[in-house]
Amino acid sequence: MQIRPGDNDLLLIIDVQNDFCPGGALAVADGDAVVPVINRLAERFAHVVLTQDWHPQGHSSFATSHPGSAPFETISMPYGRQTLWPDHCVQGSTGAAFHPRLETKRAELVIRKGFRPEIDSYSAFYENDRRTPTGLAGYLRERGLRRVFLVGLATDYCVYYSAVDAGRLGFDAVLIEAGCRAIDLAGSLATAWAGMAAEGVQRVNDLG
Ligand code: VGL
Ligand code: ZN
Repeated sequence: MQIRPGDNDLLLIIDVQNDFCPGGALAVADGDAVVPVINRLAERFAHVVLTQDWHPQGHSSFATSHPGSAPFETISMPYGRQTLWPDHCVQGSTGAAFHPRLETKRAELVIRKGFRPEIDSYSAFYENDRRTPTGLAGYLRERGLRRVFLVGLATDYCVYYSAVDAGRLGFDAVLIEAGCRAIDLAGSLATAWAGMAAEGVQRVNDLG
């Protein structure tokens, strides 16, 4: 199947940052392999938006902020269950920077998320309370952008939550698998695929 992105379509590039690539603090296996794929895809879109995971030091999603806890454990937060992560994507750090070969010049907007100390944000649209908006939905609506193609890191966290929220907010959501890689923690990737299918997120391998 060949998909031709049009004027109402957007490529949403999730968290292609050094800390999610090999050598980074929360490295996704083969994470940097998405960079040339995404650069190629982005040329076909009139509209490109980036997200950037952007935590203050001591963020509440960091295991180091919870004495006695270890990375990848799950704890209870006021807004629900939260996985604890190694310190990553600290504001202004090299780890928080976009991968040096990611082509960012054509991006219209960079949405930073996870900057509130007390709450994590996987989705490009809402914080993890699923209520506090980032403003992206309003931006897309005002711009008349209706179909969101998603790529980036990681398939089973930030890409997954963003895709589901895009669908719930009334956008058409299409995940492009060739441009994604997963963390796959305790079945999280299977959960993500099932969750996206249930919410009507389309899944394509590439644009063809
Ligand atoms: C992400 C865990 C923590 C992601 C961000 O971008 O998928 N995952 N922060
Ligand atoms: Zn994060």
